[in-house]
Amino acid sequence: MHSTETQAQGVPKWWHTATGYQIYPRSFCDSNSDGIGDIPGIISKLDHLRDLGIGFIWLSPVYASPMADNGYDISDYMAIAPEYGTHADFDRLVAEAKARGIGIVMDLVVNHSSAVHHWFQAARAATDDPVHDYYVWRDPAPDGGPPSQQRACFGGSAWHFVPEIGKYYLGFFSAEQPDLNWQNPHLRREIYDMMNWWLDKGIAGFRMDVISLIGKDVDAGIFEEGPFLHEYLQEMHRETLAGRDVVTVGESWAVSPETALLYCGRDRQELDMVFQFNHIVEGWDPVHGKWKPRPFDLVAFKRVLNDWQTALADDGWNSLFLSNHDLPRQVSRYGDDGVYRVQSAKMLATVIHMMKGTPFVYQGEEIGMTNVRFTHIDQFRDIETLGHYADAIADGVAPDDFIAGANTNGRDNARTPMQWSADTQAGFTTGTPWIEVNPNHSDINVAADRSDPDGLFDYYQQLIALRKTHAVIVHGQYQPYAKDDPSVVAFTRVLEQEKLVVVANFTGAQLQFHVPDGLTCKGQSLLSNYGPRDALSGIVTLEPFEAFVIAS
Ligand code: TEU
Ligand code: CA
Repeated sequence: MHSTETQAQGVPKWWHTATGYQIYPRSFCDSNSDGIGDIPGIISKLDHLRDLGIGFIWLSPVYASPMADNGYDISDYMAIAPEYGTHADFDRLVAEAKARGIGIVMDLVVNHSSAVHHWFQAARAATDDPVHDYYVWRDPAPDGGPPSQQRACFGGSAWHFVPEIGKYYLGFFSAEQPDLNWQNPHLRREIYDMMNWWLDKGIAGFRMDVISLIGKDVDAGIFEEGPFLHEYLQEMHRETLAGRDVVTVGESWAVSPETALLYCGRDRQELDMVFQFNHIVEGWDPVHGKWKPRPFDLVAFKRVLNDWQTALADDGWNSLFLSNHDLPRQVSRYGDDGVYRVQSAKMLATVIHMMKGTPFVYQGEEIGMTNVRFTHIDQFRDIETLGHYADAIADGVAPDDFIAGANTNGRDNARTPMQWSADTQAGFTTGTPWIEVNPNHSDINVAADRSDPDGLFDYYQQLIALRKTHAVIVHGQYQPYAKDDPSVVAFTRVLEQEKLVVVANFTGAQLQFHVPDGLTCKGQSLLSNYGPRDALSGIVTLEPFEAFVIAS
Protein backbone atom coordinates (compact mmCIF):
# COMPACT_ATOMS: atom_id res chain seq x y z
CA MET A 1 0.00 0.00 0.00
CA HIS A 2 2.88 2.31 0.75
CA SER A 3 4.17 2.19 -2.79
CA THR A 4 0.81 2.70 -4.50
CA GLU A 5 -0.03 5.52 -2.15
CA THR A 6 3.26 7.26 -2.61
CA GLN A 7 2.90 6.82 -6.32
CA ALA A 8 -0.61 8.23 -6.21
CA GLN A 9 0.65 11.29 -4.38
CA GLY A 10 3.62 11.62 -6.69
CA VAL A 11 7.29 11.48 -5.85
CA PRO A 12 7.97 11.97 -2.12
CA LYS A 13 8.76 15.64 -1.54
CA TRP A 14 10.74 17.34 1.20
CA TRP A 15 7.67 19.30 2.22
CA HIS A 16 5.67 16.11 2.89
CA THR A 17 7.75 15.51 6.02
CA ALA A 18 8.57 19.11 6.87
CA THR A 19 6.73 21.32 9.33
CA GLY A 20 6.21 24.98 8.44
CA TYR A 21 6.54 27.91 10.83
CA GLN A 22 4.94 31.25 10.06
CA ILE A 23 6.71 34.47 10.99
CA TYR A 24 4.86 37.78 11.06
CA PRO A 25 7.98 39.93 10.83
CA ARG A 26 6.56 43.04 12.44
CA SER A 27 5.91 41.13 15.67
CA PHE A 28 8.70 38.57 15.88
CA CYS A 29 11.89 40.24 17.11
CA ASP A 30 13.14 43.84 17.00
CA SER A 31 16.92 44.19 16.68
CA ASN A 32 17.25 47.98 16.68
CA SER A 33 14.77 49.24 19.29
CA ASP A 34 12.40 51.02 16.90
CA GLY A 35 9.57 48.85 18.23
CA ILE A 36 9.19 46.97 14.93
CA GLY A 37 10.36 43.44 14.30
CA ASP A 38 12.92 43.07 11.52
CA ILE A 39 15.05 40.63 9.51
CA PRO A 40 18.16 40.84 11.72
CA GLY A 41 15.81 40.06 14.61
CA ILE A 42 14.61 36.93 12.82
CA ILE A 43 18.19 35.85 12.15
CA SER A 44 18.99 36.21 15.84
CA LYS A 45 16.23 33.71 16.65
CA LEU A 46 16.94 31.04 14.02
CA ASP A 47 18.41 28.69 16.61
CA HIS A 48 15.04 28.65 18.37
CA LEU A 49 13.48 27.43 15.12
CA ARG A 50 16.24 24.93 14.41
CA ASP A 51 15.70 23.48 17.90
CA LEU A 52 11.99 23.21 17.17
CA GLY A 53 12.83 21.14 14.09
CA ILE A 54 10.90 23.01 11.42
CA GLY A 55 11.72 22.61 7.73
CA PHE A 56 10.66 25.97 6.37
CA ILE A 57 9.56 29.45 7.40
CA TRP A 58 6.55 31.06 5.78
CA LEU A 59 7.67 34.65 5.98
CA SER A 60 4.78 37.12 5.90
CA PRO A 61 5.59 40.05 3.57
CA VAL A 62 8.88 41.90 4.05
CA TYR A 63 8.66 43.94 0.82
CA ALA A 64 8.56 47.72 0.58
CA SER A 65 5.12 48.87 1.70
CA PRO A 66 3.31 51.78 3.31
CA MET A 67 2.04 49.09 5.76
CA ALA A 68 -1.65 49.93 5.52
CA ASP A 69 -2.13 46.16 5.93
CA ASN A 70 1.31 45.42 7.43
CA GLY A 71 2.93 44.53 4.14
CA TYR A 72 -0.04 42.89 2.39
CA ASP A 73 0.04 46.12 0.37
CA ILE A 74 3.28 46.04 -1.60
CA SER A 75 4.74 49.17 -3.19
CA ASP A 76 7.83 47.51 -4.67
CA TYR A 77 7.94 43.74 -5.16
CA MET A 78 11.70 43.67 -5.48
CA ALA A 79 12.63 45.86 -2.51
CA ILE A 80 12.83 45.04 1.19
CA ALA A 81 10.95 47.40 3.53
CA PRO A 82 13.62 49.65 5.10
CA GLU A 83 12.17 49.09 8.57
CA TYR A 84 12.70 45.33 8.09
CA GLY A 85 16.23 45.55 6.69
CA THR A 86 18.14 45.36 3.43
CA HIS A 87 18.70 42.89 0.63
CA ALA A 88 21.96 41.96 2.34
CA ASP A 89 19.98 41.12 5.49
CA PHE A 90 17.55 39.07 3.43
CA ASP A 91 20.32 37.13 1.68
CA ARG A 92 21.89 36.48 5.06
CA LEU A 93 18.54 35.20 6.35
CA VAL A 94 18.28 32.74 3.44
CA ALA A 95 21.87 31.54 4.01
CA GLU A 96 21.66 31.31 7.82
CA ALA A 97 18.34 29.51 7.63
CA LYS A 98 19.70 27.12 5.02
CA ALA A 99 22.67 26.34 7.28
CA ARG A 100 20.08 25.15 9.83
CA GLY A 101 18.13 23.07 7.33
CA ILE A 102 15.37 25.66 7.01
CA GLY A 103 13.96 27.06 3.75
CA ILE A 104 12.42 30.51 3.36
CA VAL A 105 8.98 30.57 1.77
CA MET A 106 8.04 34.07 0.65
CA ASP A 107 4.56 35.55 0.77
CA LEU A 108 3.40 36.36 -2.76
CA VAL A 109 0.74 39.09 -2.67
CA VAL A 110 -0.29 39.58 -6.28
CA ASN A 111 -4.07 39.85 -6.20
CA HIS A 112 -3.46 43.52 -5.43
CA SER A 113 -0.59 45.94 -4.95
CA SER A 114 -0.32 48.98 -2.75
CA ALA A 115 -1.91 52.20 -4.00
CA VAL A 116 1.52 53.80 -3.80
CA HIS A 117 3.11 51.25 -6.16
CA HIS A 118 4.49 53.20 -9.16
CA TRP A 119 2.26 51.17 -11.47
CA PHE A 120 -0.82 52.44 -9.68
CA GLN A 121 0.47 55.99 -9.49
CA ALA A 122 0.89 55.97 -13.27
CA ALA A 123 -2.37 54.06 -13.80
CA ARG A 124 -4.44 56.60 -11.92
CA ALA A 125 -2.81 59.55 -13.67
CA ALA A 126 -3.68 58.72 -17.26
CA THR A 127 -6.02 56.29 -18.99
CA ASP A 128 -3.71 56.07 -22.02
CA ASP A 129 -0.68 54.93 -20.02
CA PRO A 130 -0.11 51.23 -20.83
CA VAL A 131 0.05 50.57 -17.11
CA HIS A 132 -3.48 51.93 -16.60
CA ASP A 133 -4.81 48.53 -17.62
CA TYR A 134 -2.76 46.79 -14.87
CA TYR A 135 -5.67 47.65 -12.57
CA VAL A 136 -9.44 47.18 -12.70
CA TRP A 137 -11.28 50.36 -13.75
CA ARG A 138 -14.96 50.92 -14.37
CA ASP A 139 -17.09 53.94 -15.23
CA PRO A 140 -19.42 55.33 -12.58
CA ALA A 141 -23.02 54.11 -12.47
CA PRO A 142 -25.49 56.43 -14.27
CA ASP A 143 -26.09 58.28 -10.98
CA GLY A 144 -22.33 58.85 -10.57
CA GLY A 145 -22.10 56.29 -7.79
CA PRO A 146 -19.95 53.15 -7.74
CA PRO A 147 -20.35 50.58 -10.54
CA SER A 148 -21.76 47.98 -8.11
CA GLN A 149 -22.72 47.56 -4.48
CA GLN A 150 -19.76 45.26 -3.80
CA ARG A 151 -18.35 45.84 -0.29
CA ALA A 152 -14.64 45.81 0.50
CA CYS A 153 -13.34 43.12 2.86
CA PHE A 154 -12.08 45.76 5.28
CA GLY A 155 -15.21 47.93 5.23
CA GLY A 156 -16.83 50.46 2.91
CA SER A 157 -17.31 50.10 -0.83
CA ALA A 158 -14.95 48.00 -2.93
CA TRP A 159 -14.99 50.77 -5.59
CA HIS A 160 -12.87 53.88 -5.13
CA PHE A 161 -13.25 57.01 -7.23
CA VAL A 162 -10.40 58.88 -8.93
CA PRO A 163 -11.84 62.28 -9.89
CA GLU A 164 -8.90 63.22 -12.15
CA ILE A 165 -9.84 60.52 -14.65
CA GLY A 166 -13.51 60.09 -13.71
CA LYS A 167 -13.22 56.35 -13.03
CA TYR A 168 -13.57 53.93 -10.17
CA TYR A 169 -10.97 51.30 -9.39
CA LEU A 170 -11.54 48.01 -7.63
CA GLY A 171 -9.94 47.65 -4.20
CA PHE A 172 -11.55 44.42 -3.07
CA PHE A 173 -9.80 44.59 0.31
CA SER A 174 -9.42 48.36 0.77
CA ALA A 175 -8.71 51.57 -1.13
CA GLU A 176 -5.03 51.13 -0.22
CA GLN A 177 -4.98 47.74 -2.00
CA PRO A 178 -6.05 48.20 -5.65
CA ASP A 179 -6.69 44.88 -7.42
CA LEU A 180 -4.31 43.96 -10.20
CA ASN A 181 -5.90 43.15 -13.54
CA TRP A 182 -4.71 39.62 -14.24
CA GLN A 183 -6.36 39.71 -17.63
CA ASN A 184 -3.51 41.92 -18.84
CA PRO A 185 -0.74 39.64 -20.23
CA HIS A 186 1.99 42.25 -19.67
CA LEU A 187 1.10 42.41 -15.99
CA ARG A 188 1.27 38.63 -15.75
CA ARG A 189 4.69 38.67 -17.42
CA GLU A 190 5.95 41.24 -14.88
CA ILE A 191 4.74 39.06 -12.02
CA TYR A 192 6.36 35.91 -13.40
CA ASP A 193 9.67 37.75 -13.92
CA MET A 194 9.51 38.99 -10.35
CA MET A 195 8.78 35.47 -9.04
CA ASN A 196 11.72 34.05 -10.96
CA TRP A 197 13.98 36.75 -9.56
CA TRP A 198 13.11 35.68 -5.98
CA LEU A 199 13.30 31.97 -6.82
CA ASP A 200 16.76 32.48 -8.29
CA LYS A 201 17.85 33.86 -4.91
CA GLY A 202 17.32 30.39 -3.48
CA ILE A 203 14.04 30.75 -1.64
CA ALA A 204 12.12 27.55 -0.88
CA GLY A 205 8.81 28.58 -2.42
CA PHE A 206 5.79 30.82 -2.14
CA ARG A 207 2.72 31.09 0.03
CA MET A 208 0.26 32.79 -2.31
CA ASP A 209 -2.04 35.35 -0.73
CA VAL A 210 -5.73 35.02 -1.69
CA ILE A 211 -4.68 33.33 -4.90
CA SER A 212 -8.19 32.09 -5.67
CA LEU A 213 -9.19 35.69 -6.44
CA ILE A 214 -6.95 36.23 -9.47
CA GLY A 215 -9.33 34.63 -11.99
CA LYS A 216 -12.20 36.98 -11.14
CA ASP A 217 -14.87 38.13 -13.59
CA VAL A 218 -15.79 41.48 -12.09
CA ASP A 219 -18.74 42.31 -14.32
CA ALA A 220 -20.31 38.95 -13.61
CA GLY A 221 -19.83 39.63 -9.88
CA ILE A 222 -17.58 36.55 -9.57
CA PHE A 223 -14.55 37.15 -7.38
CA GLU A 224 -13.60 33.81 -5.85
CA GLU A 225 -12.57 30.90 -8.08
CA GLY A 226 -13.42 32.86 -11.21
CA PRO A 227 -13.35 31.54 -14.76
CA PHE A 228 -9.67 32.39 -15.45
CA LEU A 229 -8.16 31.10 -12.21
CA HIS A 230 -6.76 27.78 -13.31
CA GLU A 231 -5.59 29.04 -16.69
CA TYR A 232 -3.46 31.63 -14.87
CA LEU A 233 -2.17 29.21 -12.26
CA GLN A 234 -1.10 26.79 -14.98
CA GLU A 235 0.61 29.57 -16.88
CA MET A 236 2.35 30.70 -13.68
CA HIS A 237 3.54 27.17 -13.07
CA ARG A 238 4.93 26.86 -16.60
CA GLU A 239 6.64 30.24 -16.44
CA THR A 240 8.12 30.11 -12.94
CA LEU A 241 7.79 26.90 -10.93
CA ALA A 242 8.28 24.08 -13.41
CA GLY A 243 11.45 22.12 -12.71
CA ARG A 244 12.18 23.82 -9.39
CA ASP A 245 12.12 21.87 -6.12
CA VAL A 246 10.11 24.42 -4.17
CA VAL A 247 6.81 24.36 -2.28
CA THR A 248 3.73 26.37 -3.22
CA VAL A 249 0.86 26.95 -0.82
CA GLY A 250 -2.21 28.69 -2.16
CA GLU A 251 -4.41 30.58 0.27
CA SER A 252 -8.11 30.31 -0.50
CA TRP A 253 -11.18 31.12 1.56
CA ALA A 254 -13.45 29.69 -1.14
CA VAL A 255 -11.87 26.36 -2.02
CA SER A 256 -13.91 23.32 -0.96
CA PRO A 257 -13.17 19.61 -0.88
CA GLU A 258 -14.94 19.54 -4.27
CA THR A 259 -12.61 22.10 -5.92
CA ALA A 260 -9.33 21.43 -4.07
CA LEU A 261 -7.92 18.99 -6.60
CA LEU A 262 -8.30 21.58 -9.34
CA TYR A 263 -5.42 23.41 -7.62
CA CYS A 264 -3.28 20.61 -6.28
CA GLY A 265 -4.24 17.42 -8.08
CA ARG A 266 -1.29 15.56 -9.57
CA ASP A 267 -2.38 16.18 -13.16
CA ARG A 268 -2.91 19.89 -12.70
CA GLN A 269 0.58 21.46 -12.65
CA GLU A 270 -0.61 24.32 -10.45
CA LEU A 271 0.08 24.31 -6.71
CA ASP A 272 1.36 21.81 -4.15
CA MET A 273 -1.31 22.46 -1.56
CA VAL A 274 -4.18 24.74 -0.68
CA PHE A 275 -4.43 26.59 2.61
CA GLN A 276 -8.16 26.43 3.26
CA PHE A 277 -10.40 27.79 6.00
CA ASN A 278 -13.55 25.65 5.91
CA HIS A 279 -12.89 24.41 9.46
CA ILE A 280 -12.37 27.98 10.68
CA VAL A 281 -15.40 29.55 9.01
CA GLU A 282 -17.58 26.71 10.31
CA GLY A 283 -17.32 28.46 13.68
CA TRP A 284 -18.49 31.86 12.44
CA ASP A 285 -21.98 33.30 12.59
CA PRO A 286 -23.79 32.93 9.24
CA VAL A 287 -24.83 36.62 9.33
CA HIS A 288 -22.32 38.48 11.50
CA GLY A 289 -19.33 36.39 10.53
CA LYS A 290 -16.23 36.32 12.65
CA TRP A 291 -17.32 39.10 14.99
CA LYS A 292 -19.97 36.84 16.46
CA PRO A 293 -18.49 33.37 16.75
CA ARG A 294 -20.88 30.45 17.21
CA PRO A 295 -20.49 28.21 20.23
CA PHE A 296 -17.88 25.63 19.35
CA ASP A 297 -19.44 22.55 17.72
CA LEU A 298 -16.93 19.70 17.71
CA VAL A 299 -19.08 17.40 15.58
CA ALA A 300 -19.31 19.98 12.79
CA PHE A 301 -15.62 20.85 13.14
CA LYS A 302 -14.63 17.18 12.80
CA ARG A 303 -16.93 16.74 9.82
CA VAL A 304 -15.08 19.50 7.96
CA LEU A 305 -11.63 18.17 8.80
CA ASN A 306 -12.67 14.60 7.96
CA ASP A 307 -14.07 15.71 4.61
CA TRP A 308 -10.73 17.31 3.74
CA GLN A 309 -8.72 14.29 4.87
CA THR A 310 -10.95 12.10 2.71
CA ALA A 311 -10.98 14.38 -0.34
CA LEU A 312 -7.18 14.55 -0.45
CA ALA A 313 -6.49 10.99 0.69
CA ASP A 314 -4.78 9.81 -2.50
CA ASP A 315 -4.19 12.95 -4.51
CA GLY A 316 -3.42 16.56 -3.63
CA TRP A 317 -2.12 17.55 -0.22
CA ASN A 318 -3.52 19.25 2.89
CA SER A 319 -2.07 22.09 4.88
CA LEU A 320 -2.84 21.63 8.57
CA PHE A 321 -3.32 24.55 10.93
CA LEU A 322 -5.59 26.26 13.43
CA SER A 323 -3.71 29.58 13.62
CA ASN A 324 -2.19 32.25 11.47
CA HIS A 325 -1.77 36.03 11.46
CA ASP A 326 -5.45 36.54 10.56
CA LEU A 327 -6.91 34.29 13.25
CA PRO A 328 -7.28 34.26 17.02
CA ARG A 329 -4.80 32.31 19.14
CA GLN A 330 -5.81 28.65 18.90
CA VAL A 331 -5.58 27.83 22.60
CA SER A 332 -8.02 30.67 23.34
CA ARG A 333 -10.40 29.73 20.53
CA TYR A 334 -10.45 25.92 20.69
CA GLY A 335 -8.81 25.05 23.99
CA ASP A 336 -8.67 26.69 27.42
CA ASP A 337 -6.35 29.63 27.99
CA GLY A 338 -6.88 29.41 31.76
CA VAL A 339 -6.06 26.50 34.03
CA TYR A 340 -5.73 23.92 31.23
CA ARG A 341 -3.71 26.14 28.90
CA VAL A 342 -0.75 23.82 28.52
CA GLN A 343 -2.74 20.58 28.39
CA SER A 344 -5.28 21.91 25.92
CA ALA A 345 -2.59 23.44 23.69
CA LYS A 346 -0.83 20.06 23.57
CA MET A 347 -4.11 18.37 22.74
CA LEU A 348 -4.80 20.72 19.81
CA ALA A 349 -1.27 20.27 18.49
CA THR A 350 -1.60 16.48 18.69
CA VAL A 351 -4.77 16.44 16.61
CA ILE A 352 -3.39 18.74 13.90
CA HIS A 353 0.09 17.19 13.66
CA MET A 354 -1.22 13.63 13.48
CA MET A 355 -3.36 14.32 10.43
CA LYS A 356 -2.20 13.83 6.86
CA GLY A 357 -0.71 16.99 5.35
CA THR A 358 1.90 19.62 6.15
CA PRO A 359 1.43 21.23 9.58
CA PHE A 360 2.01 24.96 10.07
CA VAL A 361 2.96 26.43 13.45
CA TYR A 362 2.23 30.13 13.89
CA GLN A 363 4.79 32.13 15.88
CA GLY A 364 4.11 31.86 19.62
CA GLU A 365 1.87 28.80 19.20
CA GLU A 366 4.81 26.64 20.28
CA ILE A 367 4.68 28.27 23.73
CA GLY A 368 0.89 28.52 23.93
CA MET A 369 0.47 32.26 23.47
CA THR A 370 -3.10 33.43 24.05
CA ASN A 371 -5.52 36.10 22.86
CA VAL A 372 -5.11 39.59 24.25
CA ARG A 373 -7.72 41.58 26.18
CA PHE A 374 -7.81 45.10 24.80
CA THR A 375 -10.30 47.51 26.35
CA HIS A 376 -10.19 50.46 23.95
CA ILE A 377 -10.30 50.74 20.17
CA ASP A 378 -7.08 52.82 20.25
CA GLN A 379 -5.17 49.69 21.23
CA PHE A 380 -6.04 47.92 17.98
CA ARG A 381 -3.89 48.32 14.86
CA ASP A 382 -5.45 46.00 12.29
CA ILE A 383 -6.98 47.60 9.17
CA GLU A 384 -9.79 45.01 9.14
CA THR A 385 -10.70 45.54 12.81
CA LEU A 386 -10.63 49.34 12.46
CA GLY A 387 -12.59 49.31 9.19
CA HIS A 388 -15.28 47.03 10.56
CA TYR A 389 -15.40 49.04 13.77
CA ALA A 390 -16.31 52.13 11.74
CA ASP A 391 -19.02 50.16 9.89
CA ALA A 392 -20.34 48.66 13.16
CA ILE A 393 -20.51 51.98 14.99
CA ALA A 394 -22.34 53.48 12.00
CA ASP A 395 -24.81 50.59 12.30
CA GLY A 396 -25.41 51.36 15.98
CA VAL A 397 -23.31 48.60 17.54
CA ALA A 398 -22.04 49.49 21.05
CA PRO A 399 -18.23 49.95 21.09
CA ASP A 400 -17.79 47.49 23.96
CA ASP A 401 -19.72 44.81 22.09
CA PHE A 402 -17.52 45.26 19.05
CA ILE A 403 -14.37 45.17 21.18
CA ALA A 404 -15.54 41.93 22.81
CA GLY A 405 -15.86 40.40 19.34
CA ALA A 406 -12.46 41.74 18.30
CA ASN A 407 -10.84 40.27 21.42
CA THR A 408 -12.40 36.92 20.61
CA ASN A 409 -11.76 36.65 16.89
CA GLY A 410 -9.89 39.73 15.67
CA ARG A 411 -6.57 39.60 13.84
CA ASP A 412 -4.57 41.60 16.39
CA ASN A 413 -4.71 38.63 18.78
CA ALA A 414 -2.10 36.94 16.62
CA ARG A 415 -0.08 40.09 16.10
CA THR A 416 0.92 41.11 19.60
CA PRO A 417 4.69 40.69 19.95
CA MET A 418 6.32 37.31 20.32
CA GLN A 419 6.91 36.66 24.02
CA TRP A 420 10.57 35.76 24.39
CA SER A 421 11.04 36.42 28.10
CA ALA A 422 9.50 37.91 31.22
CA ASP A 423 11.46 41.14 30.65
CA THR A 424 9.88 44.50 29.85
CA GLN A 425 8.13 44.24 26.45
CA ALA A 426 8.58 40.47 26.60
CA GLY A 427 12.13 40.73 25.26
CA PHE A 428 10.65 41.64 21.86
CA THR A 429 12.08 45.17 21.86
CA THR A 430 13.90 47.56 24.13
CA GLY A 431 11.87 50.38 22.58
CA THR A 432 8.12 50.95 22.42
CA PRO A 433 6.39 48.17 20.47
CA TRP A 434 4.12 49.11 17.56
CA ILE A 435 1.34 47.14 19.27
CA GLU A 436 1.13 46.34 22.98
CA VAL A 437 2.61 43.13 24.31
CA ASN A 438 0.25 40.76 26.08
CA PRO A 439 0.62 41.39 29.84
CA ASN A 440 0.68 37.63 30.43
CA HIS A 441 4.25 37.52 29.05
CA SER A 442 5.43 37.48 32.67
CA ASP A 443 4.22 33.85 32.78
CA ILE A 444 4.00 32.81 29.13
CA ASN A 445 7.30 33.24 27.34
CA VAL A 446 9.93 31.27 25.45
CA ALA A 447 12.50 31.29 28.25
CA ALA A 448 10.04 29.91 30.81
CA ASP A 449 8.47 27.36 28.50
CA ARG A 450 11.74 26.01 27.14
CA SER A 451 13.17 25.50 30.60
CA ASP A 452 10.16 23.36 31.53
CA PRO A 453 10.47 19.70 30.43
CA ASP A 454 6.66 19.50 30.50
CA GLY A 455 6.38 22.71 28.50
CA LEU A 456 4.82 23.12 25.10
CA PHE A 457 8.03 23.65 23.18
CA ASP A 458 9.29 20.23 24.18
CA TYR A 459 6.00 18.68 23.09
CA TYR A 460 6.05 20.44 19.70
CA GLN A 461 9.64 19.27 19.24
CA GLN A 462 8.45 15.70 19.72
CA LEU A 463 5.54 16.08 17.31
CA ILE A 464 7.75 17.59 14.63
CA ALA A 465 10.45 14.95 15.11
CA LEU A 466 7.96 12.06 14.96
CA ARG A 467 6.83 13.14 11.50
CA LYS A 468 10.41 12.73 10.27
CA THR A 469 10.86 9.25 11.69
CA HIS A 470 7.38 7.74 11.20
CA ALA A 471 6.25 7.38 7.58
CA VAL A 472 2.80 6.45 8.85
CA ILE A 473 2.29 10.06 10.02
CA VAL A 474 3.21 11.34 6.58
CA HIS A 475 1.56 8.79 4.31
CA GLY A 476 -0.74 6.64 6.43
CA GLN A 477 -4.39 6.30 5.52
CA TYR A 478 -6.72 8.34 7.72
CA GLN A 479 -9.79 6.77 9.29
CA PRO A 480 -12.04 8.81 11.61
CA TYR A 481 -13.97 7.29 14.54
CA ALA A 482 -16.54 8.59 17.03
CA LYS A 483 -17.77 11.07 14.42
CA ASP A 484 -20.88 11.98 16.42
CA ASP A 485 -19.16 12.25 19.79
CA PRO A 486 -19.45 15.92 20.84
CA SER A 487 -16.34 15.79 23.07
CA VAL A 488 -13.75 13.46 21.60
CA VAL A 489 -11.65 13.39 18.43
CA ALA A 490 -10.47 9.91 17.47
CA PHE A 491 -8.81 8.56 14.35
CA THR A 492 -6.32 6.03 13.09
CA ARG A 493 -3.52 6.27 10.56
CA VAL A 494 -2.49 3.07 8.80
CA LEU A 495 0.50 2.31 6.60
CA GLU A 496 1.20 -1.33 5.78
CA GLN A 497 1.74 -3.05 9.18
CA GLU A 498 1.95 0.21 11.10
CA LYS A 499 -1.06 1.71 12.83
CA LEU A 500 -1.44 4.81 14.97
CA VAL A 501 -4.40 5.43 17.24
CA VAL A 502 -5.05 9.07 18.12
CA VAL A 503 -7.55 10.10 20.81
CA ALA A 504 -8.19 13.63 22.13
CA ASN A 505 -10.61 14.96 24.72
CA PHE A 506 -11.65 18.40 23.48
CA THR A 507 -13.26 19.36 26.80
CA GLY A 508 -12.14 20.51 30.22
CA ALA A 509 -14.09 17.69 31.87
CA GLN A 510 -13.03 14.18 32.81
CA LEU A 511 -15.12 11.78 30.77
CA GLN A 512 -15.83 8.15 30.00
CA PHE A 513 -15.04 7.20 26.45
CA HIS A 514 -16.53 4.03 24.94
CA VAL A 515 -13.73 2.83 22.71
CA PRO A 516 -15.11 1.95 19.25
CA ASP A 517 -14.05 -1.42 17.81
CA GLY A 518 -11.53 -0.10 15.31
CA LEU A 519 -9.66 1.78 18.04
CA THR A 520 -9.09 -1.15 20.36
CA CYS A 521 -5.36 -1.68 20.44
CA LYS A 522 -2.28 -2.78 22.36
CA GLY A 523 1.08 -1.27 21.56
CA GLN A 524 3.42 1.46 22.72
CA SER A 525 2.82 5.02 23.79
CA LEU A 526 4.17 7.38 21.14
CA LEU A 527 3.11 10.62 22.77
CA SER A 528 0.73 11.85 25.46
CA ASN A 529 0.02 14.95 27.50
CA TYR A 530 -0.76 13.01 30.70
CA GLY A 531 0.76 9.66 31.59
CA PRO A 532 1.73 7.31 28.75
CA ARG A 533 -0.98 5.04 27.33
CA ASP A 534 -0.13 1.87 25.45
CA ALA A 535 -3.49 0.12 25.11
CA LEU A 536 -7.13 0.95 24.55
CA SER A 537 -10.31 -1.10 25.02
CA GLY A 538 -13.74 -1.05 26.63
CA ILE A 539 -14.47 2.16 28.50
CA VAL A 540 -11.61 4.50 29.37
CA THR A 541 -11.53 7.59 31.55
CA LEU A 542 -10.11 10.58 29.69
CA GLU A 543 -8.62 13.44 31.69
CA PRO A 544 -9.49 17.06 30.80
CA PHE A 545 -7.99 17.81 27.37
CA GLU A 546 -6.11 14.52 27.42
CA ALA A 547 -4.58 13.49 24.10
CA PHE A 548 -2.41 10.53 23.19
CA VAL A 549 -1.00 8.57 20.30
CA ILE A 550 -0.52 4.81 20.51
CA ALA A 551 1.55 2.90 17.96
CA SER A 552 0.26 -0.65 17.53
O1 TEU B 1 -6.13 37.24 3.83
C1 TEU B 1 -7.24 37.00 3.03
C2 TEU B 1 -8.51 37.30 3.61
O2 TEU B 1 -9.52 37.08 2.96
C3 TEU B 1 -8.54 37.87 4.97
O3 TEU B 1 -8.56 39.23 4.85
C4 TEU B 1 -9.68 37.37 5.72
O4 TEU B 1 -10.89 37.70 5.08
C5 TEU B 1 -9.71 37.97 7.07
O5 TEU B 1 -8.44 37.94 7.62
C6 TEU B 1 -10.63 37.18 7.91
O6 TEU B 1 -10.68 37.79 9.12
C7 TEU B 1 -4.94 37.55 3.21
C8 TEU B 1 -3.88 37.82 4.24
O7 TEU B 1 -3.64 36.66 4.97
C9 TEU B 1 -4.33 38.97 5.09
O8 TEU B 1 -3.46 39.25 6.14
C10 TEU B 1 -4.45 40.18 4.19
O9 TEU B 1 -4.97 41.26 4.92
C11 TEU B 1 -5.35 39.90 3.00
O10 TEU B 1 -5.07 38.67 2.36
C12 TEU B 1 -5.15 40.96 1.96
O11 TEU B 1 -3.88 40.82 1.39
CA1 CA C 1 13.32 47.07 14.27
